[in-house]
Amino acid sequence: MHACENPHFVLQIDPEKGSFAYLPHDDRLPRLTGIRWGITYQQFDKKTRISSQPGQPYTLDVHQVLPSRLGNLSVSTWRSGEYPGGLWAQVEFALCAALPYLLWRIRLINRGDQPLWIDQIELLRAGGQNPNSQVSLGGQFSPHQTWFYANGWQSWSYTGAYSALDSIRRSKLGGFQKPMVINASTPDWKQPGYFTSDFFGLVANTRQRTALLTGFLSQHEHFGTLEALLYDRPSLRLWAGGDHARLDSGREMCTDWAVLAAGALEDPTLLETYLDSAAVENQVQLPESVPSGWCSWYHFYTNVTAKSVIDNLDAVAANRSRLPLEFIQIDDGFETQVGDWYTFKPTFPDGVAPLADRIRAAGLTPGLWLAPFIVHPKSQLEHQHPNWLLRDQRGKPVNAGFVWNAFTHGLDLTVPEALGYACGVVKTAKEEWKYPYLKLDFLYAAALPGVYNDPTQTRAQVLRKGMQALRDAVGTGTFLLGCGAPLGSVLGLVDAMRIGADVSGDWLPAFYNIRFPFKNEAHIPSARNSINNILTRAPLHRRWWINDPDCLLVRPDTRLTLAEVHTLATAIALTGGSLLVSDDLPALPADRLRLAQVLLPVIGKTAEIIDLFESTPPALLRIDLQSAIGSWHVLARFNWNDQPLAWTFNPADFRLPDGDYTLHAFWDDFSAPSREGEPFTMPAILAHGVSLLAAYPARPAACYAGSNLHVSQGLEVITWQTKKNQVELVLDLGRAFEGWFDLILESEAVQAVCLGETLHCEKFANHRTRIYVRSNREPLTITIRHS
Ligand code: 9PG
Repeated sequence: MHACENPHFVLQIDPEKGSFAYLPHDDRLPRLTGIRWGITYQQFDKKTRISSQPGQPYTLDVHQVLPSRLGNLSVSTWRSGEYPGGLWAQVEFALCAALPYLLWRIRLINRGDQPLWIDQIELLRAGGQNPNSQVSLGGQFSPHQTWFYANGWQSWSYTGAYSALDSIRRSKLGGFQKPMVINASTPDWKQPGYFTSDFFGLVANTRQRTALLTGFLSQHEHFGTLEALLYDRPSLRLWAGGDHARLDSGREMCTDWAVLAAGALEDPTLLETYLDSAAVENQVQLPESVPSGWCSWYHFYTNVTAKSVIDNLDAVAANRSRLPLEFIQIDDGFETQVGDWYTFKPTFPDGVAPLADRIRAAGLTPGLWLAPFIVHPKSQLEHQHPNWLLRDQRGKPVNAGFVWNAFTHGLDLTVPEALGYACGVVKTAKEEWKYPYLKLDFLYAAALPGVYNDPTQTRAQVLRKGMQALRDAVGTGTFLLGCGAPLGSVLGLVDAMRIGADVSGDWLPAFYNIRFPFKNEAHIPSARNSINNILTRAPLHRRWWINDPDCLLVRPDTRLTLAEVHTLATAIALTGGSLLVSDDLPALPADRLRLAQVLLPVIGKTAEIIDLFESTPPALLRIDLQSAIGSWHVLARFNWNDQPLAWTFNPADFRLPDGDYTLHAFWDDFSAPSREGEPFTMPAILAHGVSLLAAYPARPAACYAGSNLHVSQGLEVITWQTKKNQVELVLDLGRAFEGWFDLILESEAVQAVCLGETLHCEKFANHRTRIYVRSNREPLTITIRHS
């Protein structure tokens, strides 16, 4: 046996027993013992499964130093003997002093004289019925305090934490839906206590506040899957999908780095440390600012016309001082057919290039939707280039899911002309049509299971190389938004990424306008599904890319209640991602425009999702903010129930220190003091609604106590000075604003003045004073005198 350690854990490698163990120094943390690895592969007609076992030949090389992006890695290599067909395996274990993770990967070498086909490379199998192996989550296992955080395969796939008593949410839409949102090599079974996760996942002990995280640092080589069975004796399995790719004689194949770590659930979270390492490994470079703009999809859908784009451009330009948006993004509907990107519908008589010119002339940035890897069966492309389509064993094009009223198909990017075509489309959009912002959608369609022209590539390799080729075709100066994309496949290659299902004007999903049987579908368009992932994938924002939460819909004629619109706006605003409005702006009433306006400028920071690992969907958010008024907290409490929710404010629920707070609820304009040790009864939250609170630590001197000018209720204040019997402050939002702010003064207000004019004030109990303001754009200096 060989043991190595870093400041966080000991790794024991025991090739004689055929296993290894991960043992954190802190004995309260989860640990794994008796971990096995294995490989499933095929020689011509023979399926073979090998597994690390006692008594097999091996050699062990210890402590080579391997420089890496994460720092110097100390590597120990366990080399196997020969397996049937001439397959050799080696497991490389790496420790890095700064990281709490064990890193390891498996390299396969074909030393035989015939090809082998690799189906699955299992990096971890632990626990379950094997008496020599244990998954210990800290203390006695109890499903009541065990939760599993499952990451969905691609942008739209459901992500969230499950109680171990629960079972995974499966789609009932079969071939209509699953090719899009489920990784073909991730099992899709429903059984209580059985869970899967793509790329990475977490098992949490919510009583001890500890967790185990495992997954992969990148997804260049294989799609990674985690599988957990969480009852009785818990078991875990982590594997790299081999996709039956051919490993030729004399060739090697190596997995991406797998990671395994145990740690505290909160602060600094295990998840965040992992996300940061994966960002380093994938050389993520974050854009400086978060996009804001208008998108054509969620009002016009495929009926968008050049005229509707221009009408909305004009409305954005006319409203710029009130609603400063930067992008106009044309979505699906301009092309004659998905796949035929160079021909335009009659409603776009001059194509999309003149629109880009017009958008730029108005001082805005043009954005365009493209889906370069998916093909509509009625497209010219499909008929002119049948050999570019990915096909199954029988030669039929594979199903990429039911979209645009048809079962769609995917390109085989290992056909060089097909990849060349996709690259040509994005390059044309950038260079000839002059769009510096591209939304690249349905990217999963390049990674469907099928018979590839090059059978030596895994699906993950095909997609990663395809995405890298698109990035190379447009250069680093183009803003790429990934959508419908497996997460790890685009990590480091996109600037922004859709992280959830499409929003829609319905709270619950419907399929072709039929609601009831589909209301529990977790991946299809609906406000609820969209908001779920906005919250559960919030930690990815500004670590892996700019999160795109999908669009804000504020118009009054959807089927969303005002409370539901508030919930959508709150989730988008507090998680910090892009802000895209998708209503018909010329038709938008002023009170609804205001719902979007108060989100600008975007806060840019991401809320901590307090109950991410133990509530589904999460219901509690917190952001700590600072401005001239000092520091305060913005808090959100969501109500996912279909009935109003009575609740009390208790600082500890948001992990706030106990103390006195002045509260103001933004959407309902409710003010209250909350006293230390006395949970405060709040107004009930409407069904599917939210209470969005500013909590200002109570101060003896004059203090800011809420506003309706901006969701942060404080970032609008850029200077703040108090003198004897006087407060002077400057408000600035970089846009026009009209509304009020509240102060709690030490004595009764006498007068508020701005630019020599007296402002309207309202006085309430305890010297709370509401001051009405209005700016056409410029900062306002306001002086308030009190007695
Ligand atoms: C354009 C749209 C928008 C949207 C994208 C994507 O059939 N489906 O399940 C399905 C899922 C998602 C979807 C369309 C269809 O939306 O997310 O923002 O760009 O394509 O067609």
